[in-house]
Amino acid sequence: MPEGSFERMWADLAPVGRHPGTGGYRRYAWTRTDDTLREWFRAEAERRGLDVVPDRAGNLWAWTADPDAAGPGLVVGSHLDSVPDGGAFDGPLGVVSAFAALDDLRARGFTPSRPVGIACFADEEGARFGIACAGSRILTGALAADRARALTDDEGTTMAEALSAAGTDPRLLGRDDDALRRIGAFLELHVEQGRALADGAEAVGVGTSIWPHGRWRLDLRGRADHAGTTRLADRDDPMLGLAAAIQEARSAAERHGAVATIGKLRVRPNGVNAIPSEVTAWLDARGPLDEEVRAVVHEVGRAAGADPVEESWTPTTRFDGALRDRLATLLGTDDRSAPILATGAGHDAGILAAAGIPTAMLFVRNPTGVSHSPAEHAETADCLAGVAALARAIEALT
Ligand code: HGY
Ligand code: MN
Ligand code: MN
Repeated sequence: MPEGSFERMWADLAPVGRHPGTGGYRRYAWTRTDDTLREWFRAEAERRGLDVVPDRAGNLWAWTADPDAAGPGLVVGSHLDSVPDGGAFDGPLGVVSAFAALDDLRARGFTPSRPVGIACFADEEGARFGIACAGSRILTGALAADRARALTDDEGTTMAEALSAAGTDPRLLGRDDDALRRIGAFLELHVEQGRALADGAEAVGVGTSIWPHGRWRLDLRGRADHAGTTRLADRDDPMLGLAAAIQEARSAAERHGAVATIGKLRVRPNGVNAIPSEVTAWLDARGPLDEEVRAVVHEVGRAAGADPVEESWTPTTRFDGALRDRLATLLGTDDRSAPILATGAGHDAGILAAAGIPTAMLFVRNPTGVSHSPAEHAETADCLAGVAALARAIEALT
């Protein structure tokens, strides 16, 4: 790989959408920051003579050759958006590594026998409009275009309005069979969001599956009243249901071998001296078994006194077994395969796998396992090991 290719791209991206106070990233879909990231992606693609093709779901695809002419290709890549105050690696590591791996292959004179695409998926975190992997879900039809267009952010702006403001016609949004047909297989490299690799010898592991996971909304109604003059017996305070839900999320998750949290709230009117009229809470629940996750959600709703409204659900996703085994062998050593690991994090790779596209994931060691936080980190040496692994995988698969 040309000396410093990875580091240069990494340094170019570092300031984009970074909050000076927290050091975290606020790279939300269809914002000016998102525009800047898309411009960066296009510039890196053009720098390498790749054709950038948008699809009907807002995703970008940079191709080494025309997959409509030369047949479906191998796609690598990931996403550039973040959660609020997210880390630098979740998403961008996969996109930067894809470009750097291509540089590495070209520097070694390797020419793939089929097109290689680099994907930049839109709105993977769902931080603004609430549904994760929105770009890949719309692409595959897992998220209906009408529903997507009507999703609103915390200011009440719809995705359709945001798309228009970003210069994209929302009427074109939808499943894109042409784009899907171009994908022979998809391989996503991602920073590990956990500690499966942290205590081992290897910097790169191969994904096996994604836990079932989902997001549910709890609408807790109360009656607005004065915080200081209303007798306790006269109060209808929705915060009490919220408090029960938060505690139950933890205890039900423990009972069911799952994980759950309530990480986002909206309180109205949100005044210190006003008993709220309503509280909206979002529950994220995941775990190895679908039915256990569902049990957690049910028990949280019962504790809160509100029926959880399912906003997204992804059942257990298994990556392509043959691809997984081939990569584990390819990236292993003489005496053992590369480590394989499941993840509780959702990825666009999971959405494409669910759509029947042969899909695999590579994970790069995260020494602390921390993610969705400014503290997310991966050592440069491990990132470069990820690039080398991705280059070897592209070489073997094309
Ligand atoms: O929520 C997730 O697991 C992913 O980061 N979108
Ligand atoms: Mn993430
Ligand atoms: Mn991610």
